[in-house]
Amino acid sequence: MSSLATAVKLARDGQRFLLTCHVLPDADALGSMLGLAVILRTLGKEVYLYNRDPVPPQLRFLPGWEDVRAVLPAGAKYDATFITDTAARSLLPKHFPPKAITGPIVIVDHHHAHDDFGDVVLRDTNACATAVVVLELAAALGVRPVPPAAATPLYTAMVADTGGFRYPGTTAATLRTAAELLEAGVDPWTVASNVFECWSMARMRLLGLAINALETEYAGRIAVLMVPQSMLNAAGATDEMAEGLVEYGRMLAGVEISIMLWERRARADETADGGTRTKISFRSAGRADVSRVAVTLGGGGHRAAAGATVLMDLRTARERALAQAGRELGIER
Ligand SMILES: [Mn+2]
Repeated sequence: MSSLATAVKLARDGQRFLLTCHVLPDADALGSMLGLAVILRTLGKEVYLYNRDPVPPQLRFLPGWEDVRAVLPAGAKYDATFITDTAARSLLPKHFPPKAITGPIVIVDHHHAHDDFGDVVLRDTNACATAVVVLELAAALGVRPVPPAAATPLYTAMVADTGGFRYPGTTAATLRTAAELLEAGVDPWTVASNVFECWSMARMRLLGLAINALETEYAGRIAVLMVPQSMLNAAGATDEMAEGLVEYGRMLAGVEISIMLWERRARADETADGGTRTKISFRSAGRADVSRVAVTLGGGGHRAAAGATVLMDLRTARERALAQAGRELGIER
């Protein structure tokens, strides 16, 4: 049986499902999860939506976001667990429940796999977003066109992962799928304004400070944005507000790779010492494959967008990231 047929059988035969996605969830991870929840409920199934981390404020317009819980109910067992947008077991929280509780694990994803995680794997690395893989599953389940409550989160996932239908993964099929979701009742401006705008003053100030400190290396081929804790403090910003600012480095003409490094206070369950970690984001403007750069630092991602979190101070992380990015561009320091 194909993976898709196995996933369909699990969804049809089961009654109670756990849906989850990677820690620090983004629009595709959450949108895919929320969309799949509606699809399964349409079939009369019970779903429990779980993520250790809170739904980011800019995604709190998605129908059903309040249903995402940070803890699992005691004693619950599931017929299967669907995990969206998650390429590796390491992207799930520590103490993720065992198989006796989760049942078979179905991976619904569009990243290149980092490990052999999952009992059933629905993985389409050509899909612009995991949401597209969810829609393929919806079609196989006979729930397509999807209900409006599923269309909005799935469309949001596609908008976010394609940068508003701009990135190279955007194809004619992407736009046809997006058109189908608009026909199902999505309001495109509500989605776009929530995903790309609606900034807080603190984040706007942080952008100003980060842009002022923007540097280039390797004759302008690499942009570097540094966001130390002092900068976050000066802007009155939290570390999550730095997410995505790396894209401003890529906008500079001539830049092939943009790197942003920022200090992130580790969660108590991430590190024994509770120390500071440096988070690194990479964006490629062209042919450079930044997922290869991120992998050398213990992270991962896509060709054009990737990241890693390292247990190093900001300066050391900057040197390491620059050296690896330079190597990707064929430059040895
Ligand atoms: Mn994604």
